[in-house]
Amino acid sequence: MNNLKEKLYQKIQEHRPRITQLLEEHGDTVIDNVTVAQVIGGMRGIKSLVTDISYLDPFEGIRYRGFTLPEVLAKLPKPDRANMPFVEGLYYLLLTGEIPTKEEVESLVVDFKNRRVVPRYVWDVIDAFPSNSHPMAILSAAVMSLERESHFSSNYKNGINKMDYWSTTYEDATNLLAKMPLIGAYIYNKLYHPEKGHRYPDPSLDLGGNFAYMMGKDSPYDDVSRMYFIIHADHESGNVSAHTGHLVASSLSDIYYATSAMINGLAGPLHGLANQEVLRWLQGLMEQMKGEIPSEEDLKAYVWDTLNSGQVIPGYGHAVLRKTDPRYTVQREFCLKNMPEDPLFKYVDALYKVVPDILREQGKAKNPWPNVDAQSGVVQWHYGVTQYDFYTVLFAIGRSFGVLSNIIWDRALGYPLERPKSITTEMLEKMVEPK
Ligand code: NMX
Ligand code: MLT
Repeated sequence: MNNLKEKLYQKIQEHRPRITQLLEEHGDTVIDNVTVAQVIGGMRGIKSLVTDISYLDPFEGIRYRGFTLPEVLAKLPKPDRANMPFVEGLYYLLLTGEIPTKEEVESLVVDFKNRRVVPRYVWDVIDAFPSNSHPMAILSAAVMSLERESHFSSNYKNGINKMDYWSTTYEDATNLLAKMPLIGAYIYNKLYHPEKGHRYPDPSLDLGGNFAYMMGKDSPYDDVSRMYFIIHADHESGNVSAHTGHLVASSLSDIYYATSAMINGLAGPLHGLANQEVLRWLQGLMEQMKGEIPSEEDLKAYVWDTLNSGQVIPGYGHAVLRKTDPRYTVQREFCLKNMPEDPLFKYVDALYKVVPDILREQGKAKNPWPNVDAQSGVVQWHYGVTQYDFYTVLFAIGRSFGVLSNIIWDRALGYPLERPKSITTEMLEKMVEPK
């Protein structure tokens, strides 16, 4: 076993008795009530999932294993001359709850490099897609094509002890995570730069650095990639992508099925696809302005036009958060430091000053503040990734770290098949009838 797997095993052994004790001694304790509005309204707020990988406080935002994002970015070891940490170190943190030493991360970086070879048939699957296919559809299919590599599934067929499910799941998850950035870069080059062809990985580079290299981007795009993958990694377990991954894996489908499914959930405009929608919406505004700098009145009119035509303002609102998303703030600070004069960034910043008040005035959205997606496309655009259909692929690569860490722990703790109960509308009506 490598360092991380050994440490993880030790953590699993320590954690298992806590679940056994909770179930044996407090299995019948009521921790929440469920209202009709919650059942009809997408189960908002019902406490019905457990995860220790991250927790989302509505007013503070996300913490990974107890650490805020600024703490994660400050504490995790960084490659030499980089300003953002190793993504591999984030995986260590998510799985074990501990900040790794630089030596521990460097050994994991080597392990990731050894796992990143992508079989030829995956490139063939990607190449078979028409060039006007959405990159998320291609990514989902590419991940799915790797299913034949699953150690979990082949061992399951041979009869494997339930207590050991986590071990082959760890192998599958780490193999896939190491390959995902290569698959993402291949899709990017195939769709948008076919003339340049495929770049082979640089054996001297970590995951974030190699991704930038394979995308054909110079520094600081390596740091941009590290920042992106880290801040998008997890958002507790109830969001569509994380929940989908957990649900699919709960039937003991292997992580290739679960990751492909989570990618499909992330591809919706109310979830991860909102980052491309923000860019599309901003382009609409710029076109309308015909190169003029919009006044505050112009911005307000554009926002109201969007709302009055029955559309949402992409990049604003959230199902749980009730303040500005700290992932927005991390990226805003990056922009202020590295690209303060970028015209699109100026638009985004100007919108931050008007959108929350308008959403409050409209009175529908429970959270008028920006989420992660309001800022993320602008950074990509600045560094030349202007093909905004691609942005959710970056989100998906980052999100895989959280989803897969969760699935490894699901297997370690023996969480069962997920199967909530549904009822009919008539039953609901009977339940609320006056007695
Ligand atoms: N613009 C306009 N209306 C909104 C917005 C918004 N940004 N956010 C919420 N509302 C509306 C929402 O459509 C709903 O309207 P109706 O009653 O007519 O159905 C009403 O306000 C109440 O919704 P909430 O309870 O505040 O939000 P909910 O939890 O249902 O949905 C989102 C959360 C994120 C889906 C919603 O805020 C939204 O559609 N935002 C825009 C899309 C977006 O940025 N998504 C990315 C989320 C983060 N991510 O990366 O996944
Ligand atoms: C996420 O990162 O998953 C989104 O902010 C959506 C959510 O948390 O519901």
